[in-house]
Order: sequence, then C-alpha cells, then structure tokens
Amino acid sequence: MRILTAGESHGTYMAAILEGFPKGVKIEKEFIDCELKRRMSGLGRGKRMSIEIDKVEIVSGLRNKVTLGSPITILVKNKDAKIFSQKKDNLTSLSIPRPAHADLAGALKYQENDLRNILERASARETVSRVSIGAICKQFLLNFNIKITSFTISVGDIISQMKPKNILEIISKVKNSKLNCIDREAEKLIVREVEKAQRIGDSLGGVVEVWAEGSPPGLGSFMHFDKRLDSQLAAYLMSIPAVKGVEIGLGFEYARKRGSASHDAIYYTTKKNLSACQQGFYRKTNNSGGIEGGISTGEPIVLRIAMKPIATLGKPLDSVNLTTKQREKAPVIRSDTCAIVACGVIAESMAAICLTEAFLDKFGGDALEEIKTNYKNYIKAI
Ligand code: EPS
Repeated sequence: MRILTAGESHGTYMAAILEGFPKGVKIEKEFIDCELKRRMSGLGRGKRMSIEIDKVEIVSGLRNKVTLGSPITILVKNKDAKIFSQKKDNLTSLSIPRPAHADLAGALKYQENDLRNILERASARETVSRVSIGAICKQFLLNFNIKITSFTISVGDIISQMKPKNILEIISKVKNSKLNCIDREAEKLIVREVEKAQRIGDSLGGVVEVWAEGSPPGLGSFMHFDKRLDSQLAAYLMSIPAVKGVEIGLGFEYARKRGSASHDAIYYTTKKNLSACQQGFYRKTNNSGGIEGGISTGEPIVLRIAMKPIATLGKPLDSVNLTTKQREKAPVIRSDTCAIVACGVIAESMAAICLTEAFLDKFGGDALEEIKTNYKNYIKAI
C-alpha cells in the first residue's frame, strides 16, 4: 500500500490518497466519520474543535460502498479555512518560534522567516487524513476479526494502574469516559489535572496503550530488519506529532526483569470452538506484547506511546524573535491543553495501517475474496 496525505491546518481541505488497497472491501463512510469525531473529542481540546465538523468525502476508489482496487481519495473540509491558493488569505504571520513545536527547526531547515509557512503543515491537524485512512484499514481488518482500540494510561503524573484482560473490557470501560480511561478513580484525578492546566495556561501529555486483538501468528518477519512488525509499528507510532516514546508489551519494564519471571511460556490447546488466532498454541502471559522475533504470535498486540505536553502555552516560555534576534516570549495562540484522547485514536489508526500492510504482505491478493482464501488455507495449515 502507498499513502500520501496533503493539506495545511487552515487550507481548504485535508486530503489523502490510499493506493494498493484491495478490491471488494465494504467501506462505511459513517464509520470513518465516527472515527474523525472521536479524534476531535476529549477533555482539553482547544477552540478549533468547536469550529470543525470533520466529515469525510470519498471522491474515488469506491462504487456502491465497495472498493474497486483503484486509488481511494479522501477529502475533509476545513471549516476554519484561511489559506486560499488563488487569492490572498487572512492568516497572521508569526516570527517567534514556540519551544517544542516544529517552528524553529522548520524555519532553519526551510530558511523561512514567517513561521506560518512551517506550522501550517506541521500542525497535528494533518492526522485527520491519517485517521480517515486508518478507519478504512480498520474496516478491512474486521473481515478477519482483527479489532483495534486504545485507552489512556496516564496524563501528567497521574497514572492508572488498572490492567485490562482483553479488548472487550477496554471497549466497555472507556464508554462515556471524557478521557478514554478504563479507571474511573484515576480519571477523576486526571480531569482535575486537565482543568487546572487549562486554568493556569499550561499543557499536558500522557501515555496511551493500544491493543490489536485477533491478529494471526505470522505477520512481519525476522528475515530482514525492516520487515520486523515491531520496528514497523514503532516507526508508524513515532511519526505521530508529539510522540516521544514507544513500548511494546512490557517495554522498558522488560529490561528490569529476569527471563524466568518475564518470558511468556508456551501452551497448546486442542479446543475447537475458538477464534482462528486462539486455536493451538497460546500463552498465559503476554509480556512480549504479541510479537516475538519481529513476528506476531497470535496474542493481542499491545503498544504504548508517550506523548509530550502540547507545545503552545498560555504562559509561554522564552524564545527569540527570528527577525530581530531579541529575546521575547513565545506567542500565545489557539491550541489544545491536552490531546491525549486524539493521540489514542491516531495511534489506533497508525496501528491499523501498519497491520493492514503486514496482513497484505503475508496474504497478498488483489481482492478481498482471494485474501480470505489465502488466510483460511494458512490458518488450516498451522
Ligand atoms: C488540530 C488543529 C489545530 C490545533 C491542534 C490540532 O488547530 P488550530 O491551529 O487552528 O488551533 O488545535 O494542533 C496543535 C496543537 C499543534 O500543535 O499543531 C487538530 O485538528 O487536531
């Protein structure tokens, strides 16, 4: 698959093209819109989220809701559009870079004095395109009973200790949560923390856990470094704006344990009424996060990402004016206080894209029916 995203935060549209996606997959536009709505949700989002109503237009690649195998083009209109390629726009110029944003590094790289020309594309609004493509991939994966979800583990220094057993538990517990938490007690404290940050003009980051359940064993490969599923997932998750760390399974905690107390012992079941990925070999623990030797094991794939606090602050840090080289405070512009819920949705989307690519690598096929046949034969063989 090949994916291209395009669009500036205040341009007319956010866009994406998905090429190499199989023919014959039913795609519900409503599902993509729900995912876009989830991306906009959560306590701590800024005013932009009350302006936009993100909804996708699919302008190629589908006929009667079913993919044709041709490139799929998606568009999402920006209601707060201010850049018009044909006429003068009304966006203000900016010359003081915000620490932690792409502003300074981008301005130096592109030899630019107006930071607008940097931040418009560097803005996390670009993830509208990724979530749209991720929602298409999620619908493909559902044909093989692969489900992906996420929940918030921590915001600032408030950490939930609750460990879910499976994806169904996560889905039922995050329902009606303002912060995508499975732990109501931790959530109360997090709500207070976010509201306080909003009041004092500060910002927060956090940690999100993503689960992908139902993957068959055999996605990814140790045969070459760039084929490892863990390295591909890590790269995709690290590409999300503001993400500074990725863990798989026990992650850094694994390094602090003995092998005897942490590796996932292997068992075998002869039970028949189980889903494809639960039959045969199984584990009672999942410290590897469902990946060994760069290959999925069939256990849930468990990923964690660390998001740094939002760059724009209400009480800004020191910076330097690009033109005068004088010390000035960074600009106070519209932004989020905490975007941890959005980060979870974007991480699910990137995981869905990555797993779809790994799935197509393993099972090939131009059309869904062909992929299903390849998948069934493989499951039977193992
Ligand atoms: C975002 C849209 C942006 C920001 C946010 C994410 O809109 P605006 O810049 O018009 O307020 O709210 O982007 C950032 C926090 C950032 O640092 O780029 C969105 O749609 O997710």
